Amino acid sequence: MKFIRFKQEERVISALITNEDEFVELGEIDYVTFYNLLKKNQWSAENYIDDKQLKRHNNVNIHSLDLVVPIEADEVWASGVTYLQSKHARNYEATDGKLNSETFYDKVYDAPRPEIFMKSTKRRTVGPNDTVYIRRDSNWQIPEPELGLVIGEGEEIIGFTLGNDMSCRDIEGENPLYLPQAKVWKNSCAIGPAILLPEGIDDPYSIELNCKIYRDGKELFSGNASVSQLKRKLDELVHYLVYENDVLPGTVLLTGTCIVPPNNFTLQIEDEIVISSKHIGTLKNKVYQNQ
Ligand code: DO4
Ligand code: MG
Repeated sequence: MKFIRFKQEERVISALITNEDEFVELGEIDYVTFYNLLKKNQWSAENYIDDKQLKRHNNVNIHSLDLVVPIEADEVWASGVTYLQSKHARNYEATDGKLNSETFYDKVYDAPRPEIFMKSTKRRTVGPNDTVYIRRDSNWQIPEPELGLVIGEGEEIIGFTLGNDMSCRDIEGENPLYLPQAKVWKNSCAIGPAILLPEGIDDPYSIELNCKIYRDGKELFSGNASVSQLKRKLDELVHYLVYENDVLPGTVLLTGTCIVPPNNFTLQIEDEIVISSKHIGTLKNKVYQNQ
C-alpha cells in the first residue's frame, strides 16, 4: 500500500494506491497524521478504508494523476558513503583518479559514526515530474538515486520513498569543505513519487532501485542497486540523525547512493532522470537551470 498526493483543480488530495489501477482518496490529510491515526487505532490501511467506507476508484491509470511530493518535509537529511560504490566514486573525484593513500572517505565508510548532512528544505525539494536544477558553476553533476526513510516520533521509520540527491562531483572533489555547495541549491533534491507504508514490505533491504538517464529521448545510462548492499543498518542511520538533534516527524533521511554514472558523465539541461523501484514507483524529473 502506497500513499500519494495529487493535484485536482486547486486542491492537493492525499490517496492510497491499493493496487496497479485502484486508489482511494483520503482528503487533505498529511502522511504523518495518517500514519499516526493507523497506529493509534492499530489499523492496517485496509482496515482504515473499510472502517471509513472509502470509495475505491478502480480501472484508473494511476500515471495520469498529477502527482506532487508525497510529504512536505521541513528538512531532508542524507547519509553518505554508505555503499562501496559511493566510496570508490568519492575517492576518484577527490584524488583525480590517482588514489594512493587512505582518504577520509575510506575512514567514514568503516567508522562507527556515519556521514550525515543536511540535504534540503521544503522550498528546495521537488516532487515527481518537477524539474531538478543543475548549477552553473559545476561541470560534473550527477543524480544520486537513494532510498528515503520517512521518520516519525523518536527513531521510528514510518515509510519509504525514493530520493535524488543531486550532486556536483567537481565541487566536492576540490575540497570536502565545499560539501554544502556540492549538495544544496535550488531544486537540488527530488522525492517521491509515493510513500510505501511499512506494512507494505517485510524486508526493506530487499528494495531494489534502478536509475536511467535519457538525453534526446535516448537512454544514456542505466544502473541498478539493492538496499541489501548497504554497509549500515537503516535504524543505525536514523539513530545517528536524531541523536542530540531536534528532528520533526515527517523528516526524510536519504540513505546514500549505490548507483553512480561513469566518471566521464555529467548531466545536461533537458536530460530526464528516472529513478524507480518495484515497491515504491517511479520518480521522473527533467533537468533545468535556475532562470
Ligand atoms: O561524501 C559525500 C556525500 C556522499 C553521498 O551523498 C552518498 O554516498 O550518497
Ligand atoms: Mg548521496
